[in-house]
Amino acid sequence: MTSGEPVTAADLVVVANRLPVDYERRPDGSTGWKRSPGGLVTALEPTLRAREGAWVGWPGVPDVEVDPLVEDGLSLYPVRLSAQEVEDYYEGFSNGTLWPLYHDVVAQPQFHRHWWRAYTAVNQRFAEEVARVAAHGATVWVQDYQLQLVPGRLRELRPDLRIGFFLHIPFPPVELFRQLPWRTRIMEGLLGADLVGFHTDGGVRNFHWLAQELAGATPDRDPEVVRYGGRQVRLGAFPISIDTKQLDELSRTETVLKRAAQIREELGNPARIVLGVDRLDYTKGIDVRLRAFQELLEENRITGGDTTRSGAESAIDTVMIQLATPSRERVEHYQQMRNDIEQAVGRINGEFARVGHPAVHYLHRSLPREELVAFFLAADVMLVTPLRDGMNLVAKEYVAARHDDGGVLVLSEFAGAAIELTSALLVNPHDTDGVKEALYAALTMNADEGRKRMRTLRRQVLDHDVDRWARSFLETLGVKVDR
Ligand code: GDG
Repeated sequence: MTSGEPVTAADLVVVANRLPVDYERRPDGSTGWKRSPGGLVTALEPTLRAREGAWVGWPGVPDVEVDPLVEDGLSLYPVRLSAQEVEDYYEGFSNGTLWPLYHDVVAQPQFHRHWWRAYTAVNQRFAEEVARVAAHGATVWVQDYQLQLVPGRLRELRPDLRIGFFLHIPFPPVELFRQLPWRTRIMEGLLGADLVGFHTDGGVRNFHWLAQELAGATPDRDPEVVRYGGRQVRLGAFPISIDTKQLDELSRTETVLKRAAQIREELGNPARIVLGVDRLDYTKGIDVRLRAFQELLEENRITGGDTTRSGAESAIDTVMIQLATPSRERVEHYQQMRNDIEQAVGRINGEFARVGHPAVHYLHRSLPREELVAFFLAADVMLVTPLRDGMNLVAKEYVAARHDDGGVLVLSEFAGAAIELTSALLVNPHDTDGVKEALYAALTMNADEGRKRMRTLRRQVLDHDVDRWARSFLETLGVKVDR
């Protein structure tokens, strides 16, 4: 897989916390690289290849010093992080401070000065690495909340570069952002970019205001531009998407179709299957949907595994599957949340399951892509109920997989995706009754209405794929994207 020399002066540099490959230490002591394919790399690969591109990021393992490498034709530049830095910069400031703060404080953010110091040091290191590999006048695209100081540092080091920044999570309301002790430094960091992109207009508005209030930027005639340090900084909403075509194609393959039918059978052919798929994160509202499901069981409007329960004769035989990918397991809040969710699942099954027929099937692991798509196809109702989410790709993936126009999507209005996916059943995840009624409406929805809604959703997702997202960001940044 690995061949050629890494480029030494790249025209386009993507910089993200993680490389698109993970460094691996195998049990036999050997080391190597494992691809971690994400939407971002799929979207950017052709452009990166066409333009002498490079990717700068952490290889996923602390304390390893690895040389730049070429993987599948992409030049990769690993940035070294110590175990302490992973704890303070990544688990600490990124995921213990910024993540909860930017997600509407659904958990309490923690402010620690030593976390901040690590964050600044690591951001400096990333900026220095980019400054080394970028050709004169190159374009640099910085990704996400872990690297908000990189645009500012990079501009100091290399004023010749064209710098874009994209935030994958929400940019918070003014009152919340102002809690951050280092709020001005973060704004100055982001204002080092020529283009700052968000998923939604809400992010643009919050940033526009804070740039003036905290960093002394001035408004421009163009409402999507602020003036800062004698330059123009453009702002914009670029809702990210998925590789729709690839998912649609995968969902039509014989293997996936067969597996979807098999999943139904393995579940005992219930009348309805409800699905949730998330990284196990407190922002995703997994507890919200479990509560709604439990109440429908209690009210005898649905049955779980036990179809013989008295009083539930006319209830709809429904089982729920919750796939939860392990995530940030060393962060304390995540351990607590995992316990709470597993307890809730246990409680529901304790009360409503029959031996061999659980009401909620819960898997705490990551599944292969094909298997995931088979679950999408098998599910009559997809529950996406985050309390806050930048976009939520799972909602779009479900739609892309439903080439049969089947299935109903229940979607939180606090996910960025709700702005585009208006034909979903939109819910306020803080309103348990509302979620419950929407779930019931989805379970009982007339097939024609369901298909009509799904067709509208599919038109949106098929037209707006991740390639279009990447192209639109890069073109706004002034890069000519020719493919
Ligand atoms: C952040 C923002 C924004 C999940 N389980 C499995 C699996 N997944 C894949 C999904 C999807 C991805 O993980 C999750 O993406 P989301 O967008 O839903 O959520 P975050 O991880 O929080 O992403 C979010 C995103 O960045 C992009 O900007 O949309 O708002 O929070 O692709 O399919 N994939 C496989 N097995 C699993 O078990 N293979």
